[in-house]
Amino acid sequence: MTTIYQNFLNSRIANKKLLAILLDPDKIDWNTIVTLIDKIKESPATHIFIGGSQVENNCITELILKIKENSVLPILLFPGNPSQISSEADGILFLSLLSGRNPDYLIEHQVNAVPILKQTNLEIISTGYLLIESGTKTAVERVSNTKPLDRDNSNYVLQTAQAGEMLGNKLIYLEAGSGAKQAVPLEMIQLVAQNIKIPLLVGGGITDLQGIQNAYQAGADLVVIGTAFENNSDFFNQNT
Ligand code: 1GP
Repeated sequence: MTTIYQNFLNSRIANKKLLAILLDPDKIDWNTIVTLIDKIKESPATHIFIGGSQVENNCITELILKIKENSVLPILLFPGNPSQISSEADGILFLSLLSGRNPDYLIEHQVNAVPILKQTNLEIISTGYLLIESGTKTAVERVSNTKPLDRDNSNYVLQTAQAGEMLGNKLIYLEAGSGAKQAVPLEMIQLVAQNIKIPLLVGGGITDLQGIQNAYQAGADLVVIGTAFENNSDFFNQNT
């Protein structure tokens, strides 16, 4: 069976762009969940990510099971901490917040997650996670208590991404933060994409279809859309 990560690599070689819809379990309206899943099925999404900086409702497993009843898309956990791990998902972005200097988000949560992960068959995909300054304080910045990287210093962002690659991460994720005012700068995406060999994920603050295309053209292998789809489940049906 092709693993999720192998599919990322194959897509990169074939220049097939990927799209993840991010669902925050706290923001799910359970009355319309089946319609929401239908909208995801009609959309160009290739993956579903589940998680958030902080999730209060303990309904991640329930949400995954509901999605699985209605969709075959791979489901990846995108957790803010180990309490968001569910063995019902297909895999997990095992994130290390490389942009910050908070040991909890660099290694402590990961260590604490191990006994939980050992009880699951989740595909574990180590991901260097870089928060980029986006004009406003986002939840990731608040919850992790770290500073994002300067959006005007692409060279340092690249250096951080390359350190992540050298450490053995399988993916790099450039994150502006959910609901960010400004998405990751395109020239930054381009610089990083051209200088790492592992797949590049980009998300945060992308609010229209052109923004997705721009990120792809700059070199993103996968774009993550959360808020725009949350606010409008017809987001992918609009004309650019
Ligand atoms: C957040 O990158 C994701 O972690 C998605 O961000 O909600 O702004 O689309 P948005």
